[in-house]
Amino acid sequence: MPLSQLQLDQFHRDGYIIIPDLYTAEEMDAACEAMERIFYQTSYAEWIKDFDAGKVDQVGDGFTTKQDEIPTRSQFPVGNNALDRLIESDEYLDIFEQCLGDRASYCNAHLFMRTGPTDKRYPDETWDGYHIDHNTNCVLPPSVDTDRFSYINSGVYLHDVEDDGAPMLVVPGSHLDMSDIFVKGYEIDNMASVSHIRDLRKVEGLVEPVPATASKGSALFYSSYLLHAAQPFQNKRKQRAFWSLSMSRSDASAWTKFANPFMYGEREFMLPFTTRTTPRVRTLFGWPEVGHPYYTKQTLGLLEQAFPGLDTTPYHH
Ligand SMILES: O=C(O)CCC(=O)C(=O)O
Ligand SMILES: [Fe+2]
Repeated sequence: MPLSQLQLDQFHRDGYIIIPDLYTAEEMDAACEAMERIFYQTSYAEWIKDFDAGKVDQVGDGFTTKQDEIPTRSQFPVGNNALDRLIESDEYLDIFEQCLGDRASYCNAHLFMRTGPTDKRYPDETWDGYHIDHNTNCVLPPSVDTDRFSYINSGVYLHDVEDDGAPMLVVPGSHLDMSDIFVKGYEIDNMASVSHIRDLRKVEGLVEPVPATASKGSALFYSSYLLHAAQPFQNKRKQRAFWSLSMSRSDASAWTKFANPFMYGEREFMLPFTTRTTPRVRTLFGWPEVGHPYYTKQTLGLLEQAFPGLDTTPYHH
């Protein structure tokens, strides 16, 4: 088991856990370099020189569906293996499934960049901007049964994120009370949206927010019911580069979704990735598992036609 019982208990108690050294420094440097090229078309070091010289201005953050803000693709799979392969770590997937308590089902993954010099992705006040991310992949408001109905978001740290590098602020344990907090929030007019609290000071019984600092190669796993907020960069020369993935329990996948990655232009990215990835990762995207009765000599032959280059040997039984 990749997480000890103590760590798993900690995840359930706090609603998040940071696991160091899931990826090597070499893997992270390659991923970060690829991510910088996607956002800046060059390295961050070169970009900031141009920025200082007044030659470039705003860059997008690649967040969720705002594809048009950056010239190249930020949604998974981005078509660069130094980034796309991060989903194939068995240790990472095992932790997801341990925390979910079920087989994992993919919701969405994307690159999330915050660039200190131009970043505006933070609230003006320290009590402002607290929210849960649940609504990104699910329209159902929080239930008191957190384990069954929340899903998990994760961020892989492509470099160290220290206190001055805008670590996310998380409210430990808030995920367990989110349904009640929302009920109360509507009663006292403290809901800014279906997922945003207007004023954190008006929510009773919470502990102080904690910055999710971590070293290069760590991953943060946090409940989709966990209250959190962005903060400004104390050091505006820094960037913050995350590779992020959200997955739900398989038995919640009917109502916890993002988009169909096999539609329209997505196919151009998804089909090559599906062809070359592992059976385990294909299963995250809804393929029947190895050993499933779907896989016969006949269907495997057809799959080889449909996915030229697909290695079907793991599915022969
Ligand atoms: O950037 C951060 O630290 C948090 C961002 C966030 O919570 C969001 O955009 O949903
Ligand atoms: Fe968020």
